[in-house]
Amino acid sequence: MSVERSLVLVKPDGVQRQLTGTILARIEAKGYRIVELKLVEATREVLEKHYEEHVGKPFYEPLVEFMLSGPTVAAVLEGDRVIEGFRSLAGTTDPTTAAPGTIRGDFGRDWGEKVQKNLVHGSDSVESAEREIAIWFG
Ligand code: RTP
Ligand code: MG
Repeated sequence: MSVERSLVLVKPDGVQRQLTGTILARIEAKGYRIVELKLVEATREVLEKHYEEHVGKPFYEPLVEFMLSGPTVAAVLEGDRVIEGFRSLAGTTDPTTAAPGTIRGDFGRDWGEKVQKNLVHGSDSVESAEREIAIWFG
């Protein structure tokens, strides 16, 4: 067993489309524990820290604007290899090609050159998870 924690977000498109419950149900059905959970209006300051690695990329500013467009649900999950496991549940970044059965593959609709609505975020490493949990939950 390798018990990890992951920072997961239901992004503004997921909250607005009332998919929060569906997404959390998949997480719980998989056996991950929700150890922190809140609905937040992310600030630019939080988002600039969260998306630090993407500064300067063409999608950075539209991404931040999208994340400011409505409330986000932030959660900390705990479970065996949950970092990789949640990313597998989420599916690949672009919902158009994300596999059916994944959150993005089943529910993701919108992907444009400047629109990155793919419903969820999940930490991609132990280091990212620690950093992101501190940003969102202090
Ligand atoms: P996430 O961080 O949200 O879990 O997603 P990810 O690892 O699959 O994707 P990442 O490369 O970290 O990108 C973060 C978010 O930026 C938007 N994005 N847009 N237009 C584009 O080419 C593009 N690439 C990334 C997405 O919202 C992605 O989730
Ligand atoms: Mg990422």
